[in-house]
Amino acid sequence: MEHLFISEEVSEALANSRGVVALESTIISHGMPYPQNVQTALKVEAEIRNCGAVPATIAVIKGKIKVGLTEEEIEYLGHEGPAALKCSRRDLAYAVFSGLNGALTVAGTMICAQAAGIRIFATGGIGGVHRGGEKTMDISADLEELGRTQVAVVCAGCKSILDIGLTLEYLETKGVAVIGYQTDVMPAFYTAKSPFKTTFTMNSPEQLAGYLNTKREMKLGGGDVIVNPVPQEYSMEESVINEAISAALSRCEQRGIKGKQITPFLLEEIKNITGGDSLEANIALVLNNARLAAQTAKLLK
Ligand code: PSU
Ligand code: MN
Repeated sequence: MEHLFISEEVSEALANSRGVVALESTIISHGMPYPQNVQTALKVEAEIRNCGAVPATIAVIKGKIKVGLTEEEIEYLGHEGPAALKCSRRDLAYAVFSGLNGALTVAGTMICAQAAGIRIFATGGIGGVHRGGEKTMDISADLEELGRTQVAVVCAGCKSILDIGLTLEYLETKGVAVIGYQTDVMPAFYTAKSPFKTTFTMNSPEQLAGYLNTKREMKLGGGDVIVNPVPQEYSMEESVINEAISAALSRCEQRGIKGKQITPFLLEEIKNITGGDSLEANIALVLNNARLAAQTAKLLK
């Protein structure tokens, strides 16, 4: 892909088949407040290095798609916050053409990771079908991307701001497996459980990597979602989080928030309503996902 700039560390790691883990940047600019966003992004990178793999945070910096941001670039993007353009597939070419700073969603990151030759990606939560999506058609472009781009996304499920059942139906239609890591229950981001089942269960990085290698050999294309439940000690009280989500959803409707602003608005509201607890859980689960992605990345052929 033109306009793609891969850091020396990442291209060396790719050339020597050392594990590389892609990381998104919307979670930095739109998902967490400054300075926790920058601190978390750097901690996640350190965690991946500790596991013996190489992190590749991806963003558009002044029109260049950078794979493997420097510490300065992460600080810069974190400071920009929502001033950076949130880039899904739709927005990517415009950000490059206009020389903008762009933060990549799960979909945007998958596109650039695949172009760079990176096969696995760690984040907090994926987008999905919003509640009422059968009417509003508000379905995250993340789901389409999972259907077409062969990158495995390690996450803690999706927040119940979304309709988790419809999200799973949509993924099934698109041919995307949802693999529970040491669980057969779909986690709901802040909580380890939801009423829904995953497609498959796998219990070790070896099993995950073996599966991903087989799928690649078969040239099936398309992505996978690997769901890794939030660690027990950080799991939130279900009633607390459900109340916060209901309040956030009604405020979103009252204010008439639309389109790509909806997800960042809901995330911000939930963070404000629950205070520090949700942010702490968010940071813990991202680190947990980074670890699993790094262990798996090292075993990919
Ligand atoms: N869900 C989270 N945290 C996030 C996001 C989703 O719990 O930061 C971000 C991700 O970048 C995801 C995007 O790809 O929001 C989905 O946005 P939308 O619903 O507009 O597609
Ligand atoms: Mn949307």
